[in-house]
Amino acid sequence: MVAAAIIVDGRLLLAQRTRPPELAGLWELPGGKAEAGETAEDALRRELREELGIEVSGGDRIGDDVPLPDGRVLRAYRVELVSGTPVALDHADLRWVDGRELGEIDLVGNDRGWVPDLRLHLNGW
Ligand code: 9L3
Ligand code: MG
Repeated sequence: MVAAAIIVDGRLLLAQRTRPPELAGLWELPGGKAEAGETAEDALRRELREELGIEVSGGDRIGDDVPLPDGRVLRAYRVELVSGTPVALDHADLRWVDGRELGEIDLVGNDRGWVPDLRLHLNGW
């Protein structure tokens, strides 16, 4: 599983989940499941095209691996916004947050451990 840290002008893009019911309303780094044969960068580019309508590149790791209960591993990557303006095509809403707001928003549990690493790249904390 791959998740994207898109940081522009010291703010991080967060997306509000719509499903499953226990995660609906919580905020996450957008992303999803890498398909067979995809590199992490391939998966990030496809997922962000599908979910946000944007083109991204890159993919340096940020934060630690997060083991999921089903045995998969969730990894966050910093990506650059190459083109487009993010639109919530698969989420309830989008928000750009600074370091202080990142600490106050209701993140999905899996993403909470990344906050200290993410904050190093954000303004306002
Ligand atoms: N998940 C957690 N944080 C994230 C992402 C992209 C995904 N930043 C978790 C939520 C679900 C599982 O991974 O338990 C599958 O996510 P999805 O494929 O429904 O987005
Ligand atoms: Mg997703």
